[in-house]
Amino acid sequence: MDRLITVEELEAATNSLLENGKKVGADSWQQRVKNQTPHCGFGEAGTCCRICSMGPCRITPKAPRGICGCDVHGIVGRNYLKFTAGGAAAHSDHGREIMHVLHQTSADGNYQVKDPEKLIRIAKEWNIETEGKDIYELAHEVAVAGLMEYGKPFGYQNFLNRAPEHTQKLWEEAGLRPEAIDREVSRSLHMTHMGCSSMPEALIHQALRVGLSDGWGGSMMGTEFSDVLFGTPKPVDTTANIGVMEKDMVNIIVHGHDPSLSEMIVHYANDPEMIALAKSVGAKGINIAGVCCTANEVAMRHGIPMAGNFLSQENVVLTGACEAIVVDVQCIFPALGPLSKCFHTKFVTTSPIARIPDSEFVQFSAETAGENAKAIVKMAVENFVNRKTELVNIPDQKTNARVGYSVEAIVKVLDGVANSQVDTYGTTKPLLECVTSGVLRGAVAMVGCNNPKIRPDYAHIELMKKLIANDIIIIVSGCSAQAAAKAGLLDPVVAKEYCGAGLKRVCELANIPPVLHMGSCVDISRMLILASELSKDSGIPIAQLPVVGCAPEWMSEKAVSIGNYVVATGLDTFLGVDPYVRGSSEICEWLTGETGIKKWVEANFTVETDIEKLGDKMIECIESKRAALGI
Ligand code: BF8
Ligand code: SF4
Repeated sequence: MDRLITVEELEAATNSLLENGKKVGADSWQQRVKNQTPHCGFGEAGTCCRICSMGPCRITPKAPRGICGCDVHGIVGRNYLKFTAGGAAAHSDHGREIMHVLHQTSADGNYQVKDPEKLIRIAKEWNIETEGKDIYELAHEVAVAGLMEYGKPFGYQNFLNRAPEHTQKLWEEAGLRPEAIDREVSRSLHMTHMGCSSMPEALIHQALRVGLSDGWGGSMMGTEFSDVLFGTPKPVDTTANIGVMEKDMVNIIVHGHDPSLSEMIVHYANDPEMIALAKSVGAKGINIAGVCCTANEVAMRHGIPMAGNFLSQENVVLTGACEAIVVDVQCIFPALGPLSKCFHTKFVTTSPIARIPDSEFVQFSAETAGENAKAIVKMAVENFVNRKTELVNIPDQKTNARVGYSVEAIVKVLDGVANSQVDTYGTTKPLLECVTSGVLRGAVAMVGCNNPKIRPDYAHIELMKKLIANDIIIIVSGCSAQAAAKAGLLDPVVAKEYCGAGLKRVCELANIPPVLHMGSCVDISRMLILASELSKDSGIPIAQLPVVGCAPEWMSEKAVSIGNYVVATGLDTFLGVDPYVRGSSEICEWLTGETGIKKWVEANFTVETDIEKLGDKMIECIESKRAALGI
């Protein structure tokens, strides 16, 4: 394609897949949204409490307090904190799994250390002696230190030291420095127990702190040690959208989050024995493609194509050409169970954390990863013969995408352009120069999910188009990154034509797309580091930089945890979906007003469900930050 794919075209492809589904009586999220509409008004406003069995209590003008006497602000605040804690727990537990895999590494085992330099860099940062140690000895020692971040009895998260001094001071003054991750999650659940906190200030304060334990703790470890294990991403070209599925090949979809599963599946899909087996059953080979954050993980390290994002997960099965959809944890529709039964697709679950009816469970562990992955690939290949050719419908929609912009990679490409001295890590100064000179107006970190409450992908794609036309560079992760990829916004050749003159020039000089793929949702921790580096290199506090965060179609608890740590790091954050808080004027003021979290962290949230207005507000915010800096 020499132009972007439109949302209408994406929808037409989905509609043709839904027609395919109708032939076999498949259910769909589109239908289930209709069944669930209208949603419960109390739930939407956050004004229903069911944390004790005297309730559920619902707040109305006639019943302004629950049976225990809790008012609407306490109820909404508790719900918000619980939601955040769920997200922090999920993200951080993913990070913990990665630490266990690091602890299992050995020269001849299932997992190796692919980026020893990064391991040594972090070990030094954590004051762990590196001299004279075998790399695996060091890996195991660092893994134990990382696991201690979850439960250490004293002290704060190690990675907080990476933040600019100004940010660290704000956290210290406001009492926001997170302690051990598990402690922050437990404390949140303790605070929200019946008869504990009902004061908005305390509940929102803890929401920020547990969020920070995710962003600067669990997620950051997930990202950093995934890089140590599987390699730090560098720019790589791949393809995206549903057309990456191959009619004549065995299609295996990897879906979920933890790269320790998908890395192994990718490895065995390239195994000559498996390829020979695929040929023996009449396929041309084995095609792996990703969905959701797993797609981002394997795309940026191996150039594996990205089939789609959160609300496209049913689409891959609806093609009738999916031999297996292999999942680990998070964001997996239970609908994949019954849906896969309508086709020949094997739905393979692998984690005790995500057990789903109507799936085949192959318990995956670091110790047995190789044999597990091989068994799964074999199961998929052998399933090719069960494919019903009359049901195969792969929409011809495919884009090019350049992915893999870790902080290291961004610094490298931009430092290269400016021809300045590149030391081992480089600096963000060339990027800052582009911003201060006005060639770029600023940057937006666009993240998060799809949500049927917003026309799927529309908000991501249209906002990105609007922002790049205004010379605002975008960094993306998670399902937002895949929305961009599906449309063609990660294609350096196509997407630059939609940019303003300044951004277009930067893209041409650096040979980058205007939308930089930074990875999965745990990789939003990369964005925290980038913002910190920009602040340190410029001497400007994060909140004053013309950089903001945006999650226009978010849906999950993880997304709220992310929102809290992004804002608590000083980045004003724009949401397209209300986080169930509108029932409380006080909680809304704490999150979005001038007298709430802003006094602690210099940033706050803006919730705007009109997507056009959301874009205008971001641009306005960026321009006002520029004006305040006098640039
Ligand atoms: O962590 S963006 S739908 S896949 S929650 Fe889930 Fe949302 Fe996608 Fe990854 Ni993130
Ligand atoms: Fe009702 Fe209070 Fe129990 Fe909540 S904690 S359900 S408001 S009685």
